[in-house]
Amino acid sequence: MDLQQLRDSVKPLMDERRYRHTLSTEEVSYDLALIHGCDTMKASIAGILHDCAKNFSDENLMEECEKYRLPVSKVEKQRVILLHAKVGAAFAKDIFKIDDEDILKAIDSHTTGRPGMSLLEKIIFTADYIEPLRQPIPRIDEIRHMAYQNLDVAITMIAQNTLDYLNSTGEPIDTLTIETYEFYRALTLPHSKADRKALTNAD
Ligand code: DGI
Ligand code: FE
Ligand code: FE
Repeated sequence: MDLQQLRDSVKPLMDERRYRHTLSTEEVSYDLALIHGCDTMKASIAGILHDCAKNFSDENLMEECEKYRLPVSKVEKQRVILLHAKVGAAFAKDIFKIDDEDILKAIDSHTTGRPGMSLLEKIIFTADYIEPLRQPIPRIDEIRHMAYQNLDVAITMIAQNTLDYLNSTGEPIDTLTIETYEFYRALTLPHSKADRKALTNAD
């Protein structure tokens, strides 16, 4: 796979800011794959493609869901932008000819996460959140550090931040967003705040 060709082909689908976020997510995905022993080529491809449908209009996203026969939940009907993840995965398969199921799943689950994500899914979910061009986020340094130590703990922190943010704004919450938080919190329960601090401070 020629990564530069793939970058060039997603660029026209995006505004400048989204394209810079895409390249930044690709870089962090590559680093996390290297650190955690995942296929770096798959991580790069998924990083480049994860937001390929993010700049689509709501109308367009709904049309694509009909075209690809993708189910649309109640919350997705209210917040159509959430569909950019599953439409992105359908596009990656149909337009960009990606047939690797793990890459497609990583694109599909990158916004809400899901319980029991594969290593590649976890990497894309996390890289998307911690890439350096993101606006300031609570505890971001702690989360970035944790992403290189323990992905499951980092995902718990990200999911918690997202739920706190959505609750504070009164946004409708997708069941998968809650299930992701609950699954990874239960998985990492022994990691108390003090344990996390010790990990973060470890050399
Ligand atoms: O596409 P990006 O901005 O790079 O990142 P993303 O695909 O992770 O989307 C992030 C946005 O999605 C962020 O504003 C929080 C929002 N989001 C995540 N889960 C839910 C949600 N929004 C709603 N309304 N409900 C959710 O369950
Ligand atoms: Fe996204
Ligand atoms: Fe993104």
